[in-house]
Amino acid sequence: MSRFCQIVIGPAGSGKSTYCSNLMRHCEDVGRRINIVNLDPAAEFFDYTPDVDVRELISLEDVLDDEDESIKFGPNGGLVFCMEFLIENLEWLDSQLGEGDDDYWVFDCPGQIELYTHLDVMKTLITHLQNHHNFRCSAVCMFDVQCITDSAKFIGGSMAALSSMTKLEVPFVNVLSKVDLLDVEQKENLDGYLDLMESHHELLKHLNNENKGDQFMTKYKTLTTSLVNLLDSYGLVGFHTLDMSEENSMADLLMLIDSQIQYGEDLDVKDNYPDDEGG
Ligand SMILES: Nc1nc2c(ncn2[C@@H]2O[C@H](COP(=O)(O)OP(=O)(O)OP(=O)(O)O)[C@@H](O)[C@H]2O)c(=O)[nH]1
Ligand SMILES: [Mg+2]
Repeated sequence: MSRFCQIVIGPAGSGKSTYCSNLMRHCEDVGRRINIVNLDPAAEFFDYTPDVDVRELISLEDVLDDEDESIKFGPNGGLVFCMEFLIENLEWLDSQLGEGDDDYWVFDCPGQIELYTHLDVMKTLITHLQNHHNFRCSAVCMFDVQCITDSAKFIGGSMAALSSMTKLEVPFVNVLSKVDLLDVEQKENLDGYLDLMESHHELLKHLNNENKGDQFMTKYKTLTTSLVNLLDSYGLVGFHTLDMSEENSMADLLMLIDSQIQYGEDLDVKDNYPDDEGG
């Protein structure tokens, strides 16, 4: 039997912790049990009660206040230190997660993008969850929609997403958060970008039109074209929107993630064939 989890990642302030608390509320409303892990040693506030909290093992504050000269860090180095400390003490996490079956966990991760794009910490953690606990993991990568509403930013965000996807090698959903903050026109523009994203070459055409005469864009046209070709050749990056002002938005996203990790499939079989039992 399996266990299931979402690893909620993404840049600082992109809405990871808010997503986790909204997901928790949504699940309570529909009568579904999920467990939340705060995996951010620097967290000061979040609006849910975690079942497991990494700060009980180590917090950023502990590291910054430590008088030992050999571990003098600023906040960013300190956070990486905390995450590496967690990896060296995975038996702590093991004891917190216990030996569940068919249970569903959500990991609220720190906002340092390098943890996902090139450091080994998160990859090591995910591999441990898969191999040691039999977790089926999906990475849910949040991006603030405001960072992605013009073509150049869209390419930048897509590159960050691609980098995390190839590094972590798990089922992946890129989520554009805070869509409720966009006005009607911006929402229409976003739909346009998401359509363009289906074909990166259309996106490139759009980018060139958008920036006609711009010296920077002219100078770096070959580079931009190469990036767009790279995204195209992988064909991996897509985005799903999350609009907390829309009633079904969270349910749609959850259904997508569940299907990736095949959560509830056994349940479906039982529901579809209730009379088959014993027979
Ligand atoms: N309107 C709106 N605001 C949001 C949404 N998601 C997050 N926010 C706001 O964005 C800010 C950052 O949200 P967090 O959930 O703390 O972001 P985070 O990714 O956990 O941040 P770090 O843990 O610091 O990396 C907060 O002020 C949230 O209230 C959303 O869907 N809609
Ligand atoms: Mg957070």
